[in-house]
Amino acid sequence: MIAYNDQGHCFLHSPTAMPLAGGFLWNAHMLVQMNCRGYAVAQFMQPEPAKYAGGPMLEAKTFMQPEQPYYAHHPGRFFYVKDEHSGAFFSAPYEPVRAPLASFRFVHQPHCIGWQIRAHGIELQMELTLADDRAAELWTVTVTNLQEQERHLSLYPYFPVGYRSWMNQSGYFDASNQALVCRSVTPYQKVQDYFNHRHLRDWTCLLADTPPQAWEARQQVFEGEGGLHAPSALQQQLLDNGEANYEVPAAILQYRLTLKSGQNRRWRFVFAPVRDDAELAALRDHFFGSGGAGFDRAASAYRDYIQNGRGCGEIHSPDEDFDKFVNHWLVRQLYYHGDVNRLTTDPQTRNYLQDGMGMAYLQPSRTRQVIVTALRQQKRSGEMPDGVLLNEQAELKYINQVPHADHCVWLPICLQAYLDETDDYALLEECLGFADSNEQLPVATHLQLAMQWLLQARDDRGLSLIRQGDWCDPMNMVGYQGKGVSAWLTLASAYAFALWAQICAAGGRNQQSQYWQEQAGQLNQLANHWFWADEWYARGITDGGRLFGTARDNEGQIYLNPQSWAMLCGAADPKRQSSMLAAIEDKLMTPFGPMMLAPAYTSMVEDIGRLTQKFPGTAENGSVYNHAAMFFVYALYHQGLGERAFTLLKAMVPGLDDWQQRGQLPVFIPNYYRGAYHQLPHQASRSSQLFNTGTAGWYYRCVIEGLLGLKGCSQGLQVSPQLPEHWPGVRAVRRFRGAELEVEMRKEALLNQQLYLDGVRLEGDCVGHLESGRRYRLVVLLPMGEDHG
Ligand code: CEZ
Repeated sequence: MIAYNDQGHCFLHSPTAMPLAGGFLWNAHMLVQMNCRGYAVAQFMQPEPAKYAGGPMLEAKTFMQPEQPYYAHHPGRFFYVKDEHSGAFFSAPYEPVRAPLASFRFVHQPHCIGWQIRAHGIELQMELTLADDRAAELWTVTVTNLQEQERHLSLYPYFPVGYRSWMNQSGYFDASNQALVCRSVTPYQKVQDYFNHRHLRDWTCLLADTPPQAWEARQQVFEGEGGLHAPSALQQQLLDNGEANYEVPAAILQYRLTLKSGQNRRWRFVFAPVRDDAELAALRDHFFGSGGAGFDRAASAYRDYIQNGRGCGEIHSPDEDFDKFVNHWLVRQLYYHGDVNRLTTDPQTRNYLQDGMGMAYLQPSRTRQVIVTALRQQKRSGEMPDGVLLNEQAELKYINQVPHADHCVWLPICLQAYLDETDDYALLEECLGFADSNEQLPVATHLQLAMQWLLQARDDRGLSLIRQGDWCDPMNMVGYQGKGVSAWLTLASAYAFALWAQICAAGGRNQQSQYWQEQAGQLNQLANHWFWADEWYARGITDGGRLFGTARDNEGQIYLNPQSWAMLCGAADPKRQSSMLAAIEDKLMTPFGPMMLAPAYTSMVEDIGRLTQKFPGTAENGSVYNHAAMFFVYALYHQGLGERAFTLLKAMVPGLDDWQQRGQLPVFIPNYYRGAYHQLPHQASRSSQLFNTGTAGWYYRCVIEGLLGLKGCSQGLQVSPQLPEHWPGVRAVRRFRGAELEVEMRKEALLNQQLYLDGVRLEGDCVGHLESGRRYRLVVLLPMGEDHG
């Protein structure tokens, strides 16, 4: 039912097997999540996210939602096809009619999403791509007559825009622009909002390359008493050409056509938000001006944009599906995060820095830019803001108005990945100002201040205060009274200190390095003293002094994050490590990865917070939250436990054996799979379908630096692969500091690893002196049968 082809294109052959499955397209101005049955969630930037077609309003409605529910009137892009003789009709891709189809094929390519549908002797090919430089969906639809006899048909593009505004909404056909235009005024009450709103693109248009025979702008008239499954208007020969005057508008066109046997006809449409008539006319000119050349140009520029997101390596292993996912889709997802910052103007600082970390493996100059931008918004005290503002009008919104304590931690993490990849230690000397001071200090001092901030943000015992959250956003009531502490943050601070110590040492700052190494060691001891609870690390101590995340709790007994980070920061000695790994195996593991905590909370715990109110097994409340699972995988590679790590990397991607349970195509990693494995087994493993997740950057890092073990360092490229037991070898391409290495790894009967660069045996495990612009061939011979855990 699902398959990849040689180029990694992903196919789904049923509209009912995975009703929520789909994919997403983005550019710097918009994002569209398109489901296989035709439903869509789209938004564009002006510069804050806004919708040009929407459903009923939800608080916090411009977030992309996990497990987005779809229903008959949900926004989507649909094409009804009617046989003029028999009156029989169906709709493509599947919704809203849900008529049985002779065949169905949904195809996701990196730059486009398409369908091929056959029903009633007719084939419909539909393809959606985006413009490269603006918010605009580009649709191409081809109708072919598969039967012997001539067919008289009507094609009705049906693009609902939803209830737009209680102040003003309307719809009409603009003949001069060949566009169905749905107007609205974003509702407001304060005078000032008029001035803020007057530049908004409040209209939605469906532009067509060919004039329709008829049209309808009134959604309810089109639907009539028949409902969307059998719209009343389809019974008429021609639509009414009805205007919507303060009625819910929709973009509906009708094309009548006669097709001989085998004959086909193609249309092109642009669905986009516009500001006014002038912009509408300009849009028409841009795309359809000279015979549609603009449409083709935009589509091919968009393809180029997507192709530009190339990673620093490709893998060719015995596991072809894994390769296709990593080489085509993982890199794409990472590119989306790093290039457009998930289409927010105030990304959470930790997301911004981790997405930036991922970019070190695609376009390291972007990582540099991320570090500089973030540090310019640091306070002179060393504190990092909750979100990073990406333009002058941007404001900290929603979660960024809640004080979180962890943001400084991500600085050395992101910096280390960047330095390993580029060796650009000069960055540490670059002078930057602060959010609240014009004093220009070197990046190294900014880092130093950030680490000092973490050091002072602790309680009398020396444990890290959590404020209203750490990595875990909804853990907002552990420390809101100013006393609660986080075990994860204490361990993560120790890790940050250790990384910063390493960076200091590599840059010749030996005294500083030693200082931070000592601080890391002391924090580790404190964490072991206060948080180790019998068999694993607890999650924290509440304002009221309650140690939680231990066997004494009925719910939330064990959390994954403190265990993973205790492995990273070195707090866990071998005995503790094996004890907590056993506990993870026993209490958190599922066939599709480790749950973030267990058992999931079933009711509010007032000294933990909002996390415990999320539905059991969803998101942070005990799902397989892939970002957290990814930290665990990274920690396993860090400890040389590559066999276990690889099993979990694989578990993160829907596989051929369990795609139906997960309900998702292997074209991205979702932010979670439902957990609560023992409490709600029926829903367990179901994908959230949400592609916004810090997982992507870490996953790619694990493939490059952990699995393939091709990690940068000051001397060059460190080689220490951790291939799974059952792989006899692997081929890879690694682009590194301007050089390109064709790598072949083979297991042989050897005692130690051997490296050959262009046929010459190297000493040690580091490939140094690589010249930019040159190609090399690296052969890595690995000892057979090494057990990586
Ligand atoms: O958001 C993510 C955040 O973007 O949750 C992670 C956190 O580390 C990321 O920075 C873990 O808490 O409830 C909330 O407010 C959460 O903030 C969620 O919305 C969560 C979403 O799942 C979005 O991906």
